[in-house]
Amino acid sequence: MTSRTRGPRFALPPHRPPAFTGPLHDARTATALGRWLGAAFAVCFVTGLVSHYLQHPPSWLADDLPTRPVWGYRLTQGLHIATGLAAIVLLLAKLWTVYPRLFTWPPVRSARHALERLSVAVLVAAAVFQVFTGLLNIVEWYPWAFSFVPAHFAVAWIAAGSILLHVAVKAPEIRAHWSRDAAGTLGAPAEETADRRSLLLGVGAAVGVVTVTTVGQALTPLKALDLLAPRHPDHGPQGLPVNRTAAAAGVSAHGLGEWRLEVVGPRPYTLTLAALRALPRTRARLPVACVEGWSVDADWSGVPIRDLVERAGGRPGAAALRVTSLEVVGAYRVMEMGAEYADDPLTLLALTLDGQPLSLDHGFPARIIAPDRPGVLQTKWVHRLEVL
Ligand SMILES: Nc1nc2c(c(=O)[nH]1)N[C@H]1C(S)=C(S)[C@@H](COP(=O)(O)O)O[C@H]1N2
Ligand SMILES: [Mo]
Repeated sequence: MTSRTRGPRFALPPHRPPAFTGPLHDARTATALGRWLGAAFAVCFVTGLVSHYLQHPPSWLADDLPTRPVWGYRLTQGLHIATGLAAIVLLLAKLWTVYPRLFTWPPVRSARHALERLSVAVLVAAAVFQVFTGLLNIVEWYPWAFSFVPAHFAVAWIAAGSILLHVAVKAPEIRAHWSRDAAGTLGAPAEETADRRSLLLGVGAAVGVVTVTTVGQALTPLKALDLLAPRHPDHGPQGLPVNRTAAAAGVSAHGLGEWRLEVVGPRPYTLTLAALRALPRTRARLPVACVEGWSVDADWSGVPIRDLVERAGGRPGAAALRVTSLEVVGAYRVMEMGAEYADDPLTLLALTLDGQPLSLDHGFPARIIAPDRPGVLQTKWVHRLEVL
């Protein structure tokens, strides 16, 4: 392993690299952890793409996003956050296993070796960046100058590309150490195998603890165990969490007496709150599924958006909608929804939550609630709809 065994003393390089003798810094351990880490990153990548394209669909897709199942986004985003949190533990374990290679001597043996090391450096940087920014995002702490969403999205591609490259370069080693009795692993001393099993069990237990203490933020049957997630599904006004409060959005009860719903289209009109309340309503049980991982089902009632659109002269099934909030400034003040959402009978301008009028923090007087949509697009404090 070390250069000590390779020839006379005077031939040693001037900076002797540290020697690592622990048997768990080996290819079998790296492969066993790498498989789980790769699986976690794959789920994160795919669910992240789902989240991105639901929020920023390319124009050819904008009117054909799926509105069913109603809990689709709840599931994909719950998985995104759960696998992302698990990946933190797996990444730390994997980095510990391979870190002796950082001290490889000589640092560069050939052009190929240099490229391989460079690709690993990119991979590690991208992976650490993704889990770190993702974690800070779920606690809503942004100690950096860039914008989280575009950065997290761009680096996801770098991470995915460098993982694919890494798997391709390491394919022979991965194959040789894939299973406990694969060629490269057979014949290892029994105590080494036992040590490895303990390490893998420990990592598995840590992943289990992290998952069980956070997943209840979305998987509500486990909410009693949700000790570490930043949001608890029951904590908030009307028993539902709030990401952006009315105060933070600059909306106050003051002045809402003058509130009117303004609907712009071929036949524009305005409605007072009393007039809006008098329209036929629909009830729907739909989740708020926050991109930050928490989600809760609730009973909503309100006026179907498609009724409001039709009344403004919008063509049923063909009209997209722009929704504007009373919010003063904020990234989610204006939201657009494609025709498939605008036309869905479950997409509501909601007036009540669990049978009570919306509280100010949940979007009083009226908010959007639509099936299979990211929470950021469930616009609160709506005052204007434009048929597009
Ligand atoms: N106008 C406006 N609506 C908004 C937001 C916002 O910042 N501004 N935040 C959204 C986010 S991130 C989520 S998760 C949901 C949460 O809804 P709730 O606060 O009623 O639980 O509201 C959405 N509606
Ligand atoms: Mo959210």
